[in-house]
Amino acid sequence: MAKTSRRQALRLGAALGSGALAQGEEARLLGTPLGPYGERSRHVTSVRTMRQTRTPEAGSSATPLAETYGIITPSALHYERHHAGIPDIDPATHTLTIHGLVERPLVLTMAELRRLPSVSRIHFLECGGNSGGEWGAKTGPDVQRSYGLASCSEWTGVPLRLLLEEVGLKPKASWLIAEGADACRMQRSVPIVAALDDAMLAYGQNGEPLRPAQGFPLRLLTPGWEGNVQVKWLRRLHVTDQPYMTRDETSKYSDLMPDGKARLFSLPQEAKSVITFPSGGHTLDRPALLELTGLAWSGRGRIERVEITFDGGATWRDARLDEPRFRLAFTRFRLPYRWDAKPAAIASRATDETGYVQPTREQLIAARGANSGYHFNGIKFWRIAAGGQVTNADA
Ligand SMILES: Nc1nc2c(c(=O)[nH]1)N[C@H]1C(S)=C(S)[C@@H](COP(=O)(O)O)O[C@H]1N2
Ligand SMILES: [Mo]
Repeated sequence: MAKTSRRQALRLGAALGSGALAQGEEARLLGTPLGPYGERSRHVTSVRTMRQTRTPEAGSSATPLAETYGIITPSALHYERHHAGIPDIDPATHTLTIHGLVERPLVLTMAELRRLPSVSRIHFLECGGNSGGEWGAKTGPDVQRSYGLASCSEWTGVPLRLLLEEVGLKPKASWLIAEGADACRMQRSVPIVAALDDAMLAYGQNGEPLRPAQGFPLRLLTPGWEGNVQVKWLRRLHVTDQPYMTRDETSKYSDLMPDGKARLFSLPQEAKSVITFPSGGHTLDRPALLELTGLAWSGRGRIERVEITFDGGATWRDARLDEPRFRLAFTRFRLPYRWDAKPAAIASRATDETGYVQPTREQLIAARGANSGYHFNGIKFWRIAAGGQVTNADA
């Protein structure tokens, strides 16, 4: 029905030879009827990019950061990182077990969890390997493929602290081993430290239940920490007095230093920012006033300041930050920019509420060497050519 109407309207427009009139007529035709679950416009096509591998169950997909507005990542575009595929879990039978060094071990159903006092908060989630190519290996040509393993959602769940009080930690309790219900039973050791006060057992994302890719029906959320510890499809918390030293906290997600030793449990994601427009792959077609924009975040709190350089780091200007600025969340920055068709090297530099300033790539390599593929948060440059082509300066 709708299709026929559209075709008729097009014919009418051609017959009259007047675009404006044809458009007016078209607007009066009936649209499509109501629907039970919303879809975006067929004219909107941004998608996650998937790293091509022979084992797509153990891969990642990246958020199109240059094609999202504000600070919230649509759930359908949230980045994904799975080690053994997405399990299909029935929330009616899923349980969470909390045991080990506790006074009162607990097994909770999802219905029981959802009845407990809860919180909703906006937080970013970032893979510890995000922008790892920028260390010097292979980085992506655009912001999606180089920085897209980071997203930001409103999460809803039960504060972890509430459940730890309920089970009663024994004096020696100092680690939680979080275990997923996916095929690899992914496990991470989580230190019981003050920062864990922000943690929650999340069952909601952007107003609805978690997407299966994000851990439906339950995930551990430790805001500000590397994505890997935020175990999805959470089925068990084993309270211990030491870490398990699992694969993902020893050979993976650790930073091999120049002296041959590795930094382990480097959990907070340090302050970081990236310009999303203009960025790699964009073309500025003529000299014009543009809105430069991007995202900044810190695993240690709120973003206080973002500065922009247009001249390769010689001079810096403050960008405007969108309000409100949430702790441990994306902050959107903006700055009007007149591009004069001259080559430029643009970058952003974030400062968080602890006073920590995002380092240069060179400072980061001087401190940590270039053996690591994880935890890269150096200042990110894009190059604009005289012809307007924008490229990754480090690709
Ligand atoms: N059970 C389980 N939890 C997991 C993973 C996994 O493969 N299995 N991947 C981890 C990694 S490496 C990251 S970066 C985040 C990704 O979360 P997302 O897919 O919701 O973006 O989940 C973490 N939690
Ligand atoms: Mo990750």
